[in-house]
Amino acid sequence: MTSPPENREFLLPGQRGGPGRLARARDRLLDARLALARSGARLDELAGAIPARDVLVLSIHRPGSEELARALDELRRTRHSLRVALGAMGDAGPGLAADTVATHLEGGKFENLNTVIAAAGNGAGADWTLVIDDDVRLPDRFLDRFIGVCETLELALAQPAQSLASFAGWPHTRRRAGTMARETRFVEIGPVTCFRRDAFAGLTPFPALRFGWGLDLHWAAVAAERGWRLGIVDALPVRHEHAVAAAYSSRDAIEEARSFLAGHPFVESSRASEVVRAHPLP
Ligand SMILES: [Mn+2]
Repeated sequence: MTSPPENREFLLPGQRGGPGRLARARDRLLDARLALARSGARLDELAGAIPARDVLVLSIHRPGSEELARALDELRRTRHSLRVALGAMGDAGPGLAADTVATHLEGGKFENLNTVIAAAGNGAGADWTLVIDDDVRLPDRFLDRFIGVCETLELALAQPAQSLASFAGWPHTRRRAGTMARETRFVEIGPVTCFRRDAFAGLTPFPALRFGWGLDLHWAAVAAERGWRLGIVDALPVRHEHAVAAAYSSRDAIEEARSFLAGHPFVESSRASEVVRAHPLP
């Protein structure tokens, strides 16, 4: 008999694992390693080797979000065809109104994403769909390089690793030194999740969850059943380092995860954290 993910390290901002001076210093060292010409040239080579794709970007933003506009600017520096569909929890943020398809959303993250997907129309038509938090900072040349890695490794569901100083729910989704990407059995629900067309079609509409904890363990089971390859891209780490007060209690989120996973297949968290194959950084 399997049990819900009691050993998940549920990290909330202000608890543990968040920004510290040591983590930031180690991030700078790893950034310097990534900035070596050889690694960058390899990433650009992968980015340039694939045809132009249709990419849909989805995000829900809170009032006062400052990072999303910057992240969208970065994403727009792409050779692919980009569409953006945003949802706002209040009014559309400054500079974001033109891309906002739904405002004053009151559901949880995945309920709100369903609303935005429906309002955007034709979401399933994108080759890749990227779901990003409103509080994440992307590295330079993120999108082309990320899709280049995903297509080269034939990933169906992927995420960038998080910086060491990020608030992360799972230790194994933080960046690793020396790897370009790790094939895994698990990709987490945020802060950045990328779905290939077939994975997006298979996983949406999302279950109407308020918090969504545990949904990624279910995705892992669906991926295993369908033979999808999953991965975490270490060479393009994102920074999810804003310490905002937790808007909800982890008790409610854990309770929701338990009850959701009681009715859905899922991969045990110990297995979810295993690396299937590591691809070294050039
Ligand atoms: Mn976030």
